[in-house]
Amino acid sequence: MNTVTRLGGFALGLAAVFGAAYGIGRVVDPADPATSAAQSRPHGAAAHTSGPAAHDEVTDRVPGGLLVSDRGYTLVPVAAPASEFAFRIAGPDGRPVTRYDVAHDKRMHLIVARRDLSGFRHVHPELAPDGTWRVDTPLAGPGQWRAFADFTPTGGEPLTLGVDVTVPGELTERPLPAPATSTTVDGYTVTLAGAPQPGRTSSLTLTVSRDGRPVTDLEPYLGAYGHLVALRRGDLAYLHVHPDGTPGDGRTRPGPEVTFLAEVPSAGSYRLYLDFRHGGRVHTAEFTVVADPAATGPTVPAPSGSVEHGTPGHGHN
Ligand SMILES: [Cu+2]
Repeated sequence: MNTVTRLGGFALGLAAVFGAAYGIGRVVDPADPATSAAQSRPHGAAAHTSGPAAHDEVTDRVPGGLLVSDRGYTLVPVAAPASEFAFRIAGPDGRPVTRYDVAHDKRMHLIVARRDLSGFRHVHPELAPDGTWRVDTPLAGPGQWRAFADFTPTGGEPLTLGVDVTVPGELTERPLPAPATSTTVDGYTVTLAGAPQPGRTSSLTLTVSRDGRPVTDLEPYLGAYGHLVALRRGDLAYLHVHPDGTPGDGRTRPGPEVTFLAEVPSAGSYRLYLDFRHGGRVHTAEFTVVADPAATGPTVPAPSGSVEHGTPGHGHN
């Protein structure tokens, strides 16, 4: 329990530091797909006159999911029966947000993982007219969980907010499984090619087979043939991973390979969770990977802004 408490405290410390930095002003990195939506949003005058870009780069470098409140939006869990998980997003005016844009086929993606990176679930809650999101509880068993709300408020930019949720009971912390390039789930074998490299956009290709045969009829799920979430060990930073290609674009095939572009901000261990749909069901394959600056593998030429993620004190060109 000590480790959990300490990590929670660390995350809170980060939130305070970066929350303060945000107040100073913010410049959107045009090279970052996660914030590019904001380019069309007019900046307040304060953002232009608030001094050197160094402070702004700090907030731009914070991975998703570490903050419970960002850019005026706050994730607020709501009391609910044990069988249910409920929350609201409080907007800049303090009222629950009721209008959201669809992203990856849904208005809200809720991802939960235990702090030891076991027990991952990715679900899609229902929105009530009062702005409360509800879903059958995805928190499977006791422990300290992190819940991530991944959404785009209408008129705002994409956000991932995170909050800790405790499920009482006897906590058995599970060790992180060792790095591997192959795993099995529900009778499928999934292999991983490529490795994330800190500060670069790396290409990760997952290949799905069953009974020794490649699966070539994956079903679209959330607008792609797979959906990949990466969480960093130690603080559960939630990372941007984008599918390379979409169903119907004339070049992306329904398996056996699904390729993603991943950008990790630092060296260290990450847990990857691949959701894919086949046979009318969603399956989740999990991998532990280690981001190593010395690793070799396919990388994608990154825009100049992106390669600087995770390099404190390094200025934009
Ligand atoms: Cu989702």
